Amino acid sequence: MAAGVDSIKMEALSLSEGIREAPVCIIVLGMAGSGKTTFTRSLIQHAQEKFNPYVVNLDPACREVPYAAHVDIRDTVNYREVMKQYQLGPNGGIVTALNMFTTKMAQFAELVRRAGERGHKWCIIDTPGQIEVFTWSASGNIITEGLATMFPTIVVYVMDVVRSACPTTFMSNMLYACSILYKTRLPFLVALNKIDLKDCSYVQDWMTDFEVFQDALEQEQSFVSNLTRTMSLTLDTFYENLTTCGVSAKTGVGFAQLIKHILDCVVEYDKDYKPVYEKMRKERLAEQQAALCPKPPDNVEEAGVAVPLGLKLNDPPPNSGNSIFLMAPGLVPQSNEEEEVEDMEEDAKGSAEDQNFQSFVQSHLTAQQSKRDKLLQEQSQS
Ligand SMILES: Nc1nc2c(ncn2[C@@H]2O[C@H](COP(=O)(O)OP(=O)(O)O)[C@@H](O)[C@H]2O)c(=O)[nH]1
Ligand SMILES: [Mg+2]
Repeated sequence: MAAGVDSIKMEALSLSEGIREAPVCIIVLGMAGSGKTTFTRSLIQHAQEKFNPYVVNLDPACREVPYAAHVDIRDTVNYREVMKQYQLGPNGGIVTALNMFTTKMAQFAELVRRAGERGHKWCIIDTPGQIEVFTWSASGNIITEGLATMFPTIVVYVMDVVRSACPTTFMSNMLYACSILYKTRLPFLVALNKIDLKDCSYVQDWMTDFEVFQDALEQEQSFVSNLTRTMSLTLDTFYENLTTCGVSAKTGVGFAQLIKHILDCVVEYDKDYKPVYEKMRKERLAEQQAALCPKPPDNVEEAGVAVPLGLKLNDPPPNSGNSIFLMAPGLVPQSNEEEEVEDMEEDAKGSAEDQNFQSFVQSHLTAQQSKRDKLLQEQSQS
C-alpha cells in the first residue's frame, strides 16, 4: 500500500517527545549498481517475520521496484514532469525530485512514527541509484538527520565485491564509505554484496593486512596506485572499527548474519550515538520555539526607542507639524569634521587625477599628430 504524504496531519509529531524506540531506520546507501534495491528486497524478506519492515523507496527515477513500498517518492513527485517543467537533465531531475519530497519531511517522519505504533519494528529506506544524490545533497542531509533525531537510525553501505576487486576501485569505494561514516555520524555496516559471483574474503584480507593490499597494488603500475598506497595507510583506523558482512542480495546468502550485525548497530546507536542526536534534537526544538516566539533583542536601547502605535492610517504623524521625522540611529546624518576633511582631500585627489589624465591624453594626441606630420613630410620629399 503506498501512502501520499500530503494528507498527513502533523499534530502528533513533536520533537519534544524524545527519540523513540521504534521503528529502527535502516538507510541503504551504495554506488549505482551496487545492488541497493535488490538488497532492500532481500532484507525485507529475511526481516519480515520478526521486524515487519516498513519500506520506503526514495529513488524517483527507477522504473519499478521489486518490493511493495509503503512510501514511494514516485507517488509524490513525477520525476519526468520535473525534468520537463524545469528543463532539467536526468540528474537535475532526480535531485530536484528529492528536494521536493524533502519539503514534506515532517509528514514523512510522521508516517514513520505511525508505522512504529502499528508494530513495524524496522523502516528500510532504499536511496537513489547515484549515491551522491543522497549523500552530498541538502535533502539527503535533512532526511538522514531528521530521522536520526527521532528514531534509532543506522546506515548500511552496499559494496559490489565484483567491481571492487580492482584495488583502486576498492579504495574509491572505501573513501566514499569513510566520508559517509564521518558525515552522518551513525552506526555503519558494510554489506559486501554479490558474493554469489565472487568470494569476499579478499576484502577482509586487504583491510586487515596492509601488505596483502600492497601486493595487489603492485600489479597496477599507475600514478593512481601510488595515491592509493598512501590512502590505504590513512584509512587504517577507519578499517579497525568497520563491520563488514558478505551477502548475496540475489540468493539471500549471508542475511542471517547481516541481521545480527544490524541489531548490534542498534545497540551501538543507543549507547554511543543517541546522546549526540538527543543534543541535536534539543537544539532543533529550541530553534523551532525561537522561530515561533522571537525574543526581543538584548540591546533594546541600542535598537531604538519604542514609538507608541495606535494611530489610524489617515491621522497625521505626531511630528508632522514641525517637519521632524523619526530616523533609525544608523540613518541619522553625522556631521563629522574629520570625514569632511577626508572628503575634501578625496575630491582634491580626484581632480588632480583628472587633470593628469587629461594632460596625458593631450600629449598622446600631440605625439600622434607630429608622427603623422613627419610621415607626410617624408612621403612628399620622396
Ligand atoms: N549476481 C548478483 N547480482 C546482483 C546482486 N545484487 C544485485 N545484483 C544485480 O546488480 C544490478 C544492480 O542492482 P540494483 O539493485 O538495481 O542496484 P542499485 O542501483 O544499487 O539499486 C542488477 O542487475 C541486479 O540484478 C547479487 O547479490 N548477485
Ligand atoms: Mg536502486
